[in-house]
Amino acid sequence: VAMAASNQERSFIMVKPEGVQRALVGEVIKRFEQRGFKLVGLKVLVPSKDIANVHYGEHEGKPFFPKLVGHITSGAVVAMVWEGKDIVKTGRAMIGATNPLASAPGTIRGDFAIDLGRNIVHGSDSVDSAQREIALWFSPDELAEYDPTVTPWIYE
Ligand code: FUP
Repeated sequence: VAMAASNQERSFIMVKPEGVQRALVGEVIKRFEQRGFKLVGLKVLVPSKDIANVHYGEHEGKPFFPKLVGHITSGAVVAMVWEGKDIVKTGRAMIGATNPLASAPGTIRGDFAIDLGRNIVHGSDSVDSAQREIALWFSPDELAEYDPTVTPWIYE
């Protein structure tokens, strides 16, 4: 079954240091996996200051920026690329509002987080930022091409 181009949208999803330390990596992966999304890239790394500065570049100059970069570089993260129909918007809905206290129960942040600066997971906020973030965190040869056999059971 050929995959429609619209089913190949990609998002950059990252379990942040607090999510790794709290052993929520499997929980985050499980939610995206069971929804039917396809994992095409995955790695564990301690982000450098350089990559963190670029990743959070839109917040440069804001009062919380140094703390934000300090935190994301403080430990191991799990960087992922997930693929599927409307993954960017749907991924954000699954993750929940930026402030966990405003995140609905049932979302990742609404189920596992309290504080803004410890909100467990990052997800790209637009298709454009997804492309930028995927290119920043992954080289093309780190993204797998494969056809899951479940595709026709997920997409009509
Ligand atoms: P999100 O896209 O939901 O991850 O949120 P933002 O890009 O707005 O913010 C990125 C990260 O900065 C958030 F995950 C938490 C942190 N942040 C703060 O620590 N303080 C703020 O006032 C805003 C954001």
